[in-house]
Amino acid sequence: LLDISWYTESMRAGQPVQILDRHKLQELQENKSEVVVFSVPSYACQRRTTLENQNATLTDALSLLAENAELSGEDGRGVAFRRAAAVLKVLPSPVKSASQLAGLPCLGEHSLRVIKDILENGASSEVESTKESEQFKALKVLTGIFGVGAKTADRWIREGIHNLRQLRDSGHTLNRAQQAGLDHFDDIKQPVTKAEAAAIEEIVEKAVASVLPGVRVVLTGGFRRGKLTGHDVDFLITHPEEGREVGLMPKVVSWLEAQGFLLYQKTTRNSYLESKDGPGRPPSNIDRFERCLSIFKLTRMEKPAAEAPGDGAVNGVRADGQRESDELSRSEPAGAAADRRWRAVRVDLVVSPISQFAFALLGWTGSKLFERELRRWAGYEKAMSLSSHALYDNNQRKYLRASSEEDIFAHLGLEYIPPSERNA
Ligand code: DCT
Ligand code: MG
Repeated sequence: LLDISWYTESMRAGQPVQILDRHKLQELQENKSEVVVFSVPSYACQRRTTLENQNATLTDALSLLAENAELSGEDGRGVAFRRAAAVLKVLPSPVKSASQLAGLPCLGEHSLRVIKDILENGASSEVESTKESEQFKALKVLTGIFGVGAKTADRWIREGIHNLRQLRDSGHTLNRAQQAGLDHFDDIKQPVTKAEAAAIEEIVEKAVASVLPGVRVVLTGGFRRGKLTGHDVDFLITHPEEGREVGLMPKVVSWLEAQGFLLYQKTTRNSYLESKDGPGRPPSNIDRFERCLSIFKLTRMEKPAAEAPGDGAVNGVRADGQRESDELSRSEPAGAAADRRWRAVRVDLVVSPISQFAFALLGWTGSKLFERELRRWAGYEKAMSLSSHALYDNNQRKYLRASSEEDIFAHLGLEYIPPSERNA
């Protein structure tokens, strides 16, 4: 059965389509197999992935397994699930049978088993048991605390700490970030809305304008890709005159602090020096811009989530089955947040010199998988090293300059993909 609707839809969407030759087609038809005439390039950075997803059930399941693998320190498995989910995100219609997936890249045995399970039984036993596992639930709660990574969470779990109350009772000394994370746990786990991101953008604009005129602020991360909510708000800051950005961050932070906008902040200095570090060092996915990890105190824009329905809670029971009032995973009594006129929001500020701005913008726009795939493409297909600072051509032994994201895609021999289509 030739699925012509996928074919035409994908043609219209500008997706590359593989047309099977007559003999191959005849052979497949004689064997009565379903043919998917839809070819998907194997690197996510070669594809256009919008937020429209026809296979959310499948991609949610694979993303959950990816998250579990990442939290368990199994990065390789995590990436495999992320890649599989990303391929399903570009399919123009819901998958009805696993046979439609023949020939698609990045779908490994394990991912296919999960997909088949869902298509045939309505759910994947592995996903369901992961969701219910104490280990996964504890990892989720503990790493949900700002400043707590998978390693720390795992150490605590092995000491019998599975929730916030047990953490408090344990008498562990928390560092400043973790203490702030625990203090603002309930707020931080609430998604940040686009309106809230815009309000914070206004504050940041005001801060930079008052310390140095001419500074440019760009909202990056998920919001630049068109997402309606995020777990934080990411900003990239630069100045059109190279060098003027030096020393900017401490001034911006002081201004924000003086105005009472910061509940927590930690600034790290810029440690990137092209001449000293050379390409690909440090590991290209860690960038070394002057960066401020912060928690903003934002005046509430609407009814707090505790009062407003519509966050998936029905009669106090969330979609994940946990009671809303579960004090083990709250940092303050139910309803307390509703009395406050402000909420805590995670904000990341990054300062880049204008000469590296295009690379920083590309690197900080994401998605994480899209970035990873760009770097993999650069390395494997082009013998280049890409970071959020620079692009180095290993064959020509030189840095390739870029003043826009378009320049970088061109250097990499890739079709330009706008931010709204980088949602892999
Ligand atoms: N980034 C990356 N690799 C990482 C971390 C981040 O390439 N290990 C880039 C990609 C996205 C950007 O930085 C911002 O990171 P997040 O805020 O974690 O991602 P996001 O897409 O903005 O997600 P959210 O909408 O939940 O904030
Ligand atoms: Mg973000």
